[in-house]
Amino acid sequence: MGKIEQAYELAKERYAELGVDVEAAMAKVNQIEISLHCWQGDDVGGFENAAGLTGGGILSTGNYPGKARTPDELRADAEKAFSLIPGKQRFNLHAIYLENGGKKVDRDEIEPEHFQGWVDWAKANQIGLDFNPTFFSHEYAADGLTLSHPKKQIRDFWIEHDKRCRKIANFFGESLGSPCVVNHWTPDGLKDTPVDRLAPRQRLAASYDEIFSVKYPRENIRDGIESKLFGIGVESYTVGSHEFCMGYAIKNNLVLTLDAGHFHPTECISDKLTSASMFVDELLLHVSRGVRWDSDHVVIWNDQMRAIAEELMRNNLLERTFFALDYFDGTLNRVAAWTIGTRCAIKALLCAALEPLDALRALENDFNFTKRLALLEELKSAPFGPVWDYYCEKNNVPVGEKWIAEYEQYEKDVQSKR
Ligand code: RNT
Ligand code: ZN
Repeated sequence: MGKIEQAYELAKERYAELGVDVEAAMAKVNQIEISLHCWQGDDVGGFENAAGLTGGGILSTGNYPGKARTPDELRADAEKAFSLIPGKQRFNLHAIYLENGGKKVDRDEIEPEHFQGWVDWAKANQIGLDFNPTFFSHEYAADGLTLSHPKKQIRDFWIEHDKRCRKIANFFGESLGSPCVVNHWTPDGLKDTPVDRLAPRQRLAASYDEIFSVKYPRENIRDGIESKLFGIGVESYTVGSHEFCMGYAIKNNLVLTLDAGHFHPTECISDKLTSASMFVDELLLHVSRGVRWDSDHVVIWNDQMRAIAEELMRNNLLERTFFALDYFDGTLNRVAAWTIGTRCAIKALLCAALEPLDALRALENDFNFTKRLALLEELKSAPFGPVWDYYCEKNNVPVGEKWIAEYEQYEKDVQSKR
């Protein structure tokens, strides 16, 4: 027996003493597919043109060398990241990651054929694809309003874009046999205090009504609506606020997207999951990390990540929650950024699956808050590390810090030559 297995066997015994079934926890986590966001691979640039990310209240900073410049490079980088992450995951595309063969294809002209290369790749790698309309980095988004723009011509352009995105998503779902989750996020908002907060929201709702009037089979596509409190340049007002999106999702039976970085800095989405789950059938998480005014730092295994994972496990929400990542940091090696965030998310899920829930619930029901607190704190130093190591080994990916040398080698052999 190797050292990793020996340590695991001891850890498993220790968890059994606490009433926890480690094998069952690992099996549960192995079922979860995390959707890796393509946009960490190239700082939300896309392949439409050379302009990169412009506007939309989001910003990627940093100039770390070696970012993917073509779809093939991005796919190769994603494959490298997948090889360092335990379990089977998914890939999440934005509309600007089309393959247009060098010709200008505007957002209201995109077709499934522009994403055939992605479908072929997903098939070869046996993964599912998710999708996002891109309502930023475009001249028609320059006013900061898209689906809620006062000009009908601009609204219609974006409505057409989103309709085409859903058609492409349906093609993904059908081709890959796994529902494609489409996340609808509009950057619409204003820098300073508006006089009319209502009219843009009415226009946004009317645009969405038109977009969702086209119906697709549930087994091919699911639609999520994502809210945001503020962004750079949209500090005073966002059209798609939390109340707007939650209300719209409930009324129209859509998925509610909760992004961990889109609320007041002291608010955590972990506390929102149970409430939201009572009124919408499904949730989509954009797991991110807010830092002061930024909502998109690389995910780490911090208190917020722990709390999100615990809520999902404690309340059996994973069966109806789509789990996606959303961050972009251009100061890091981008394959490593994917790997760090995804490994941390899986760590948090696995650790949360190792709670002696029956015992904790019984203490809470008895109002024995002293013992509940004492046990929760002791659990923090239970031997999770050996379980995580074993989980990685079982999934044939590098154990512990060993993946670091692998991304360094890839950087040397591939990324540094770009
Ligand atoms: C922006 C939203 C949105 C984007 C991606 C690129 O604040 O979180 O989800 O990050 O669509
Ligand atoms: Zn998001």
